[in-house]
Amino acid sequence: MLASALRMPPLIVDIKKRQMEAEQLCQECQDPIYSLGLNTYRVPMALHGLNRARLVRSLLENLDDDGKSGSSSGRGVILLEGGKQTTRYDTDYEPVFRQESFFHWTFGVPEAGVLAAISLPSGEATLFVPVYGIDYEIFCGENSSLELIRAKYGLDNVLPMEKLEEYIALQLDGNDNDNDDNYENNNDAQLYLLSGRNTDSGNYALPAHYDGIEKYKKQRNTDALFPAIVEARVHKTKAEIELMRYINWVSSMAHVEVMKSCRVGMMEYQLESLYQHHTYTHGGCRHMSYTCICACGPNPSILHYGHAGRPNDRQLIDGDMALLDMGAEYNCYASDITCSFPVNGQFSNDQLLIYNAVLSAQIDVITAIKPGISWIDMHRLAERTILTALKKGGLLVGEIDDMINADLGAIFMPHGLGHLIGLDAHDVGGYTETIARRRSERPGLNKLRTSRNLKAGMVLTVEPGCYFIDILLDLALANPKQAKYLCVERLNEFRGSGGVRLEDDVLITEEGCENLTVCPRAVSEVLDVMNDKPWPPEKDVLPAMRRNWVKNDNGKMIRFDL
Ligand SMILES: [Mn+2]
Repeated sequence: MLASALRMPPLIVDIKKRQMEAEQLCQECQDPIYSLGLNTYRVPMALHGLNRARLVRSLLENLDDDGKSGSSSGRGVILLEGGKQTTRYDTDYEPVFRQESFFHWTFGVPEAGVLAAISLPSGEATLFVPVYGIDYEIFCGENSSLELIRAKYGLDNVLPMEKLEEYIALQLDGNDNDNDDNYENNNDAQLYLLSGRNTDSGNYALPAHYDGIEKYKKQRNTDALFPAIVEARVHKTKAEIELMRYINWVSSMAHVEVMKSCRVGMMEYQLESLYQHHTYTHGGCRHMSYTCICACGPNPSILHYGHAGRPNDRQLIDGDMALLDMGAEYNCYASDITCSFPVNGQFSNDQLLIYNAVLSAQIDVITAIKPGISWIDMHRLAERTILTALKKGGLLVGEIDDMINADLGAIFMPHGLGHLIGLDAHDVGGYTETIARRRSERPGLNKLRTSRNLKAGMVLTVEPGCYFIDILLDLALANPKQAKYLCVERLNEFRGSGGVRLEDDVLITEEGCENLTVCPRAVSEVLDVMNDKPWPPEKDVLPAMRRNWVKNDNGKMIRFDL
């Protein structure tokens, strides 16, 4: 312990300085900047520099004294590999590339086929780029100079890919000329590589690779990096929050445009198309965070509607509800927003019953959210509010507590209340080794993508929903423990009506939360917007939604009160 106490301060001094400098650059929004021109958001590249500094600091602070999961001297190098350009099946058609999220969080470099390293303990960042030949230059444009690339991304160094091996050798053993097969190394410098499982997809983040990396078997550390970045990604910096405010604003305004344009007789895919047009033309968003769900009529009860087998191809009919779950991304940061509304601009009484049930759940959760609160409790709160409304509406009978104990909530809301969001719509960090609470096996709770207690700086979606899914209703009716709460005739009136979901992206603050999504939520707001009234409205009729009203001033988000 004494050794560590003597060692730590000098190790961390440099990286603290880097962190403070990056924070300053972010605040002043200094060059280099990522922007798609016009009034699209200006992302300071220092946002990623700050991420790197936080990462290095957390690695250095967590060094084990025994050096098992880290180097006791703090020496080493982090190596990450960016995504690779793919082609469509056997063809040479290249779909638009989108950077791998861990790499983008760390370096902010959107290009394919690159690797990058961070030297420890200094925190110095080096990008390795392929140098292409004449053919590439003819078809894809001139190679940028290394200095131009360095300046564009705000990195410390950029080197050609052929220098990678030499660089790693220098970092790990101080010797760039080691061709000895009996390679041995006595220093404790570590090669930190990414390796871990995504708890939403079950897929693995794989360690960076280059020919020659094999010789560092002894120094290879695949334990420390993944959990360190995951944890850092869960907690957003101010710069990340401002960027997420922008992408939420763009995505919210596009939802408003779609609501305004929606007419009986249109096709679902036309709503998808309008949304993509608005977010790209007015927001510079080339990518969606996920495939658009444009579900009308009975289709909202298909939770992942919009896939190739159900390609948003229904024609909107008078009396349909629409459930539109769409979100764009900018600089690889995601939004995830759902609006539900009647396509003809008028709610029926039954539609109003379900809409208000979900809206009440949304308000109850947003009102209750604050640091320290359990996400499982929030899921239960939403279930309780929805079941209470269904009981009032004559669909259920009995005690709400008994219904919850009988897992009835999951019949009407079979998905989790919400999830962490950041570079991915379903962001990393939901379940990790350090979270004591494992995934529940109870219906509904087993679909929660996190069981964390909330902390200021986290961003989560809050997305209660109420659906009429035939197979779940039939199962409940066949289950005596659940059937006794169901009023079959009244319930049958709702079969085929789809469902309602409202989804906002919410930042946890010290006091409670801020809603980054600025969509119409009150019934009067939805109807006003569909009648072409302006948005944002003159007055906030639902302050309980804690929406942050913002406008875009030349690529900077300005907050204001209505
Ligand atoms: Mn979502």
